[in-house]
Amino acid sequence: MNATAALREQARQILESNWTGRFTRPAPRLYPHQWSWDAAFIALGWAHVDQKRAQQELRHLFRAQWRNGLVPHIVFDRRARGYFPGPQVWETHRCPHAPARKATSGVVQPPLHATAAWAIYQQATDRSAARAFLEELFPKLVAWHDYLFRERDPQGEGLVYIRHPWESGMDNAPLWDGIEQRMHLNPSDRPRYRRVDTMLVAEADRPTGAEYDRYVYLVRLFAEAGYDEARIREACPFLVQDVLFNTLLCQAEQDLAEIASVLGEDPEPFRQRARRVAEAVNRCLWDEQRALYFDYDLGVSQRIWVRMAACFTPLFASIPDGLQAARLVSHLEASGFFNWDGSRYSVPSYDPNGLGFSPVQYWRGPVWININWLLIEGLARYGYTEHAAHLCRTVRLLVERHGFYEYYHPYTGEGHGSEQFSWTAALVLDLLA
Ligand code: 9YW
Repeated sequence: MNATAALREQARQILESNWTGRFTRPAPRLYPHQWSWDAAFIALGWAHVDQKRAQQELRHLFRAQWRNGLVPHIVFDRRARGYFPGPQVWETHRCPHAPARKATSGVVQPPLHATAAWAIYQQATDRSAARAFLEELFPKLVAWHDYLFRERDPQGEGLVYIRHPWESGMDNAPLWDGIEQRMHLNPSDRPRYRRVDTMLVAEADRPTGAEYDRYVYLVRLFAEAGYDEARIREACPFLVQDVLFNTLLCQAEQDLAEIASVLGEDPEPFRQRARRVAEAVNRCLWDEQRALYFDYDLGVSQRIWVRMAACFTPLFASIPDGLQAARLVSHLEASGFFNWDGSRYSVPSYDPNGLGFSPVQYWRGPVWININWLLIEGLARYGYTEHAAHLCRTVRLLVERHGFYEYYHPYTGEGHGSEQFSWTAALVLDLLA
């Protein structure tokens, strides 16, 4: 077996060991339930080695979809223990749209699912099974995107908002520091709870206690509002139009259009929506002077001037024009996010010169393979094949030298967070295919 085949086999075995029989855990102990965008990344990996599992991964997630179209960020496995916050904190039974027989969270994660479903179909060895799978999933994907536009874009701007740091997929990113500082919690607002994550991995690598207080406070606010979006919108201190989330929605609409075409449905409404999101991302989130996309804080009607690797991801959905893309790539190189000489592993999740950068603390600096994967795909789309190949080599070096971790120290390459991490394995399978 050559080195590439051996690495692929190792990646496949990680997915296999995290497979529960119904879905794939993101990580063996730290994340014992199903997570929404993890499921999409994981399905992209399974698609290369086991079409049935790839399909099952998304099926399992969408079986827990709410009646209003919301796809929850966690589908709890009732047999699993050891994760906080569990269903009793979310209290989703307070919402008439939540499924009665499934335990789920009440927030969402970035909508990569149509993209994953389309990739499964394209790689399928059993085409007729894949088509049947698309037929089954299509109305659910439509309902999911409809939910986002209906509930999360009340002004019809073409951008949807997120209302919790967990919805971004980047929990403790410095993006949220300003909002969290504005959220003064009185002692009576401060929720009481016991975390489990800090017992499983190094406490210094995880979000702080002050951040968790705010995460849990927001969850309780949603539960007490009965998950009524209009009420939440009125009261929620965290409302953000996020670059990464809207980018993935834009690509997902493009892929939904492809799925519609295969099924003999009209693709045009989805293409139109994709164009609308792309235009809005360029109009509202692009900064011409800094040559970068920035999040927008609806709470104070201001840009969030924080440079994350995620700010470059509109490349993934073909949102920038050629000139914008060239400026983004120059920015990526000049800023320390991307380096050719191997003195550092690219791309750190957060600006290495930014305030509060940490090489180990979760979304405040470490290299994450999913963000690299989005950038690799995006760079390749615009013809930056050398850049894409360089990032691919970096991902390979990281897993070869240090294992399949949740995230990596950008200077030493050391793995942090959970080992045997599913989306790292899944995306390596995709990159080495
Ligand atoms: C949490 C599962 C999830 C990911 C998120 C990541 C982290 C922690 O782990 O969230 O407790 O939800 O930030 O993107 O989906 O891998």
